[in-house]
Amino acid sequence: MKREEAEKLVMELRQKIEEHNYRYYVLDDPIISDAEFDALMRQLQEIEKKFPDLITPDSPTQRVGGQVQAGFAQVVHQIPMLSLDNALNLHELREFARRAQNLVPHAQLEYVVELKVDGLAVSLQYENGLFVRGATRGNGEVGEDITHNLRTVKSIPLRLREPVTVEVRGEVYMPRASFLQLNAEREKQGLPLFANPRNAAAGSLRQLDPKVAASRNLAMVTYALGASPDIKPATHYEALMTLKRLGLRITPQIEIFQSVEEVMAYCESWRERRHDLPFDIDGLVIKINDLAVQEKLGATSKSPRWAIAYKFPAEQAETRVKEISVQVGRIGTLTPIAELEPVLLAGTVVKRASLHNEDILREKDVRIGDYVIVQKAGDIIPEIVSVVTAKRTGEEKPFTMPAHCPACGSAVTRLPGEVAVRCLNANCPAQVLERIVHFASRNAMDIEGLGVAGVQQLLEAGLIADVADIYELPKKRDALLQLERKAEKSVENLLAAIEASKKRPLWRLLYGLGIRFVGERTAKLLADHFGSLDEILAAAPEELEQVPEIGPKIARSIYEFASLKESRELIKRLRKAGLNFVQRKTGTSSLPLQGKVFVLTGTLPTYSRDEATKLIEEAGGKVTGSVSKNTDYIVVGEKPGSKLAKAQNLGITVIDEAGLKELLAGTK
Ligand code: 3B8
Repeated sequence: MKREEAEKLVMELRQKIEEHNYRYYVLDDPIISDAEFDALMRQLQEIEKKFPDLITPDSPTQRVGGQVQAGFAQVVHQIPMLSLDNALNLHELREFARRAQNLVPHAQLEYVVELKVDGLAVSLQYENGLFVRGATRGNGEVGEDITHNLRTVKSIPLRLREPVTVEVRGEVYMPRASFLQLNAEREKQGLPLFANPRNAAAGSLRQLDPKVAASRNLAMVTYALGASPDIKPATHYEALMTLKRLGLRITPQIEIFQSVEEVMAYCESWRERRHDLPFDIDGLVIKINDLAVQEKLGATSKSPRWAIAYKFPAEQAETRVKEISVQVGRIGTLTPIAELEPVLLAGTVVKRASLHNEDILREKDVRIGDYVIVQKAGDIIPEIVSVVTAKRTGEEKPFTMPAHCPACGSAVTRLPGEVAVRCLNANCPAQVLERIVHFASRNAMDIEGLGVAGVQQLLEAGLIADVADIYELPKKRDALLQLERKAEKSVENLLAAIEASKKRPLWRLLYGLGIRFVGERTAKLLADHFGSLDEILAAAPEELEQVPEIGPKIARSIYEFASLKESRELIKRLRKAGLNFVQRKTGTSSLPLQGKVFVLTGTLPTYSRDEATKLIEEAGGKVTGSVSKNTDYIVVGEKPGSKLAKAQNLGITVIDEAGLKELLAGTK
């Protein structure tokens, strides 16, 4: 194929694809099948592969951007991105209307009402029709540049239907069905769940690697023009129609009303109906239609005076407390849980609600048999608002926190100054399970194959009872092979993962021990400061407090852990097993990448940018953002940036992920 021919074909294909994208994602009215669409995409990809100089940033193939960003750049909003003031009832809505009317006594005000989509506010900048930058609201003045992630959102056109320079504002969200599916998958993989679709959308946009956002089904609606010198509509409604004409999705269900009463009735009509929508809304937005009036009304430092959000009250339902049970966590915290008569609330069946702790339980005075009001605010975790005391019969049984742990029977303690009642028995089975899982988890000792199911199986088979027993498993190979479903290969993998974990950096071990209040950051600070586990555990609270950021609470907790006989015995066995107890001091050891400077570019096949950086740093190397003569290696993934050419010019060694793995393993 000649270049000119290719160029023409590329243009045609892009136009077709964009048109179908628009029909599919904006109009919701596709006219070709998914397979036909995929075929068009593949055809375009193939030509672009042959003629890479024809690739432009607005090509539909560029949505799954390969480039991993090195942190987020800041974007200063030309016009501040304000947030909306709330009206919680009819009275507050009337107040809003009255204030507006006072400013323009003779005008007949019109109100535009839109659904308030529950997502994340973003700003999109288009230049001559081309999507060039997208940013979060941030603090309203300055947001974060998330262009790489927004490019993956299919309802955001990469090119507008007219070559205008505009800034538009809207909301990125995750449809409810996608959220439920995502959480179901995460649950299977043992990953933490997102509390609601908004958090899931926010989590997706906060990623450095755009592949994550691309894999999440995000969508966007627009609701306003930002800084847009060339477009001067007279009303908000006209502005929305302009957005629509440009090929942007606008908030659905837009209505215009002349009176607050009608506005209110309309808002109320959505209270129940909102569950029929495929996405979450947390209310409606009421805006004064006339932009001249909007300008006259102006804004406070936080919110415009010409718009208000009508928020739905949190949904509530009445149900009965069948039982109050007690859950035991990793550090032995006993949490009272109300077991409820199942009740439908905000679209899901609620069966349990946390009562948090003894104080809250007492304050709400929830008794077994009580009728209670449960509520779901923004989160999926329901809470008990109050007891319907009028329905008490006298048969209800007050609940007191048990004096003994329900899992192991040891006496529980409420430490002074704490709200939680805790089981202090280090051998409590409920704690043991959670503790081993934590020790082996990815952010701690990272032993693959030891998730909840794996640990439970080993505990039940009596093959382990604590974390030190993990290191006895190589001697129990036969017993492991006899375990149900354990193929030879998986046993080998598990044993190899266990062996590898012995060399983990000190902070991972310290974090993995699950000492209360010792998170990853604290563990790193302590490891850096003391240099060995023995010194950390031998330190007096005052010595621990010498470390920046370590307060009396953390110091006390470490000291208490170190004083327990059980802890001392565990540490002894871990030492015997050959685990790394010391911080390998930089500059003095033989770390495989000691002193080497790396630059990463493009997307690596298996490591994320964070993971690669962590591994290089743990091996003594350093990762920098740009290529210079001091760079030792450039690690190249798919779709490398301009750094590669620069590195090649400077004669720097180019390696791929496999090469990096060899360096890390010290085999090269
Ligand atoms: C002014 C107007 C903030 C918003 C606004 O669906 C302002 O209009 C705003 F300062 O946050 N979530 C909407 C939505 C949000 C806003 C809005 N309109 N439909 C939404």
